Amino acid sequence: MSIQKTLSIIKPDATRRNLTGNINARFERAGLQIIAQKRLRLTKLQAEKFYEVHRERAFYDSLCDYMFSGPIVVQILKGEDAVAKNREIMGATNPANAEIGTIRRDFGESIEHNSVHGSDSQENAEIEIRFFFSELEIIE
Ligand code: IDP
Ligand code: MG
Repeated sequence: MSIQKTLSIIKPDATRRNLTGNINARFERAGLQIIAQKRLRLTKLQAEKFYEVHRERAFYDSLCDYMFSGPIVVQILKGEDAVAKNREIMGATNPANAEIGTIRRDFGESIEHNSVHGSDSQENAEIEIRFFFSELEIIE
């Protein structure tokens, strides 16, 4: 167990339905602290860069188009085992397979429009945090 930071994104399907506060209440209730946060709209190029690791996947183009289709909220969550805890609160990638009470089960619209992103390892969390935030924007 250790104190970690992880990158969280509230995706366009969730900002469109005004779910930002509702989703963040779940993170805070679980003891994760939001130590950096901003609302923005990605360009197509930025979405492609962020999801670069999925470039070879069949859903890559559609995923990138979706991620720049509307505003997102990017944020850093900090707390005990934040990477795994965030993934647990989010639930499985496909909302249909996610546990009851998880964000994706409760709010996700489809496997693509699944409301939230969360880093999958500490190493990727560091890379993803650096992609969106400068040191000045992270207030611990
Ligand atoms: P994760 O978000 O649970 O880590 P990844 O496999 O890293 O899942 O996929 C990244 C994102 O790509 C997912 O959150 C989802 O929005 C989208 N995605 C994943 N698998 C599919 C698919 O089979 N069809 C369409 N979109 C997908
Ligand atoms: Mg992933």
